[in-house]
Amino acid sequence: MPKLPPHVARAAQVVPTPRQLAWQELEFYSFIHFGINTYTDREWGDGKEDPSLFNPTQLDCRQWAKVCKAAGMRGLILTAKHHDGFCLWPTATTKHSVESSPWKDGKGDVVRECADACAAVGIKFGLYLSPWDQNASCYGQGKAYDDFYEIQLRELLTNYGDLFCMWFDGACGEGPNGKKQVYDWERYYAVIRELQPEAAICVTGPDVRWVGNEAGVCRPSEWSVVPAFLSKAEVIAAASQQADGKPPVIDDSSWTTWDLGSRKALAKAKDWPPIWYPAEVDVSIRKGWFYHEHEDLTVKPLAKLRDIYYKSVGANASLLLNIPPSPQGLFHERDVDTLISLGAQLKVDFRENLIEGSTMTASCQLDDAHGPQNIVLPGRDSYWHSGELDGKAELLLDLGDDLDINKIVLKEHIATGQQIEAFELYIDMNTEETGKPKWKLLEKGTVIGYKRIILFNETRVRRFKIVITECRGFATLESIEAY
Ligand code: FUL
Repeated sequence: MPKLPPHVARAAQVVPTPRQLAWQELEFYSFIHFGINTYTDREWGDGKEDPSLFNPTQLDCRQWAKVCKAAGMRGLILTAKHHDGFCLWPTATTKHSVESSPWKDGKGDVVRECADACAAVGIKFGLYLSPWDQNASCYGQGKAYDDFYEIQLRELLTNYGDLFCMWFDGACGEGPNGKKQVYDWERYYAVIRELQPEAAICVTGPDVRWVGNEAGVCRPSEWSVVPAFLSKAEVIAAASQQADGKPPVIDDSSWTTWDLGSRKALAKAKDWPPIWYPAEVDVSIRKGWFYHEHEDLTVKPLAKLRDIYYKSVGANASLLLNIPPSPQGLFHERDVDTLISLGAQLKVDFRENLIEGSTMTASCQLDDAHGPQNIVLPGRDSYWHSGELDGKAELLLDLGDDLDINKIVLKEHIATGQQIEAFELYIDMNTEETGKPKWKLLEKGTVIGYKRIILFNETRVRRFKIVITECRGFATLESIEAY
C-alpha cells in the first residue's frame, strides 16, 4: 500500500453495510407530510388540536404512490406522527389519532392505506415517527415516554409490511421551560434492528446522514465516509432547525460545514473513527412541509427540481422530495403536473446509455479479474480496481463512433469503499480516427462515490479520458454511462 497518513488509510477501509447499499440504490423517494397540521394550516402543531378536524374525504394514497413512481421515485416516507402527536394509524398508545376522527367513522388507517398503495404500485415504503410529541402526557418523563414510543414503533414495524427506512427527526421546539425528554435512542434502534433489520435508520440514526439543510443543497464534495461524531443524536439535534433553508456554510466549526470528509476534515476529527454515513438531501416541493393553500404558487418549477436532482442524486447523495397532500387527501394538481413532467424529463435525460459496445483501457489494474472493460459491463460485481496507486491512473473510453453526448455518469464500486479524492474528465476534440488526441478538460471534480453526474454542453465525441489524480491508496470504478 502506498504510504498514507493513518487516518486516511483508515477511512479508505470503511465500507457500507448491505442495508446502506440497498438504501443508496433507491436514489430518489418522497416525503409525505400529512396530519393534523393539514387541517389547521400550520407547520408545527402544539398537540392540543381536536382530532375531529382530521377528515380527508377523498383520501387516495394510490394517487400519491402513482405520481411518485411517475416522477421517477422508488419509495415514499409517510409522517405517521409529527410533533403534535396526532397518529395516522389507530394505536393502542393514545386516542389522539385517526380513531377519534370522523374519517371513516374512526375506523380508517392512513398508514395501512399508504403501505398498501406503495405495494400495489411497486415502490418502497418508509415511516417518519417524530420523537418530539406535544400531546403525550408522558413526554418528558424519561422511561415512561420511551415505553410509549417503543410501543408505537413496534406497531409500525410489525403491522405494515417491509419498511425501507425509519426516519427520526432531530427537531424539538420545547422552550427553556418546556418538557425535557432524554430519548433512549439505543433502545429505539434495537427495536428497529430486531423487527426490520433491513430498514435504514435515517437522520437521527446510524445509517443515513442529514445533509444539514432543507434547501436541497448538497456539498460539491459530499463524502460518504465521515467522522463518527456526526452520527451522534445530540450533535444532529443541535444542528436541526439551525440551517433550514440555507445551504451549507464555509466554516470549519459547525455540523453544517462545507467539508466533512476531506483528509483535512478527517485529521481534525482524528479522535473519531471514520464511518460510512452517506448523505440524504431533504427538501419540499413547496415552501412548507405541510399543505397550505396559500402556498399553491410556491410549487418549485420543473427546472428547479431537475437541478436539485442533478445536484443531489448526481453528487453522491439521495433525494427525499416532500409533497404535502391537501386536506382532501390528494396531491394538488399543480404538484402532480410538475412531478409527472419531472419523471418524463428524467426519462428523456437518461433514455439511452450510449456506452454499449465501447472499449475501456486503463494505465493500471489490480489483476485480470479487475480490468477496465468491467466498467462498461453491467452489474454491481464487475468493476475496475487500479491496484495500489501512488500517482495517477488514466482511463480511456472509446465509444466506437462519434456520438452526441451531454452527460457522463461515473460510479465508484462503493461496496469496497470510497477512495477517489480528485479526478479530471477530458474529451478528445480530434474527431478524426487517426492523429493525436486533442484533450479538452471538461470537469475537474473531487468526490465520485455512489454516483457523480457530469453535465456539459452537447458535444459530438468519440473518446473520453478520465484521470484519477488523487486517491486513498487505490481507486475503483464500477460503471460509466453516457447520454
Ligand atoms: C424538521 C421538522 O421540524 C419539520 O416540520 C419537517 O418535518 C422536517 C422534515 O424536519 O426538522
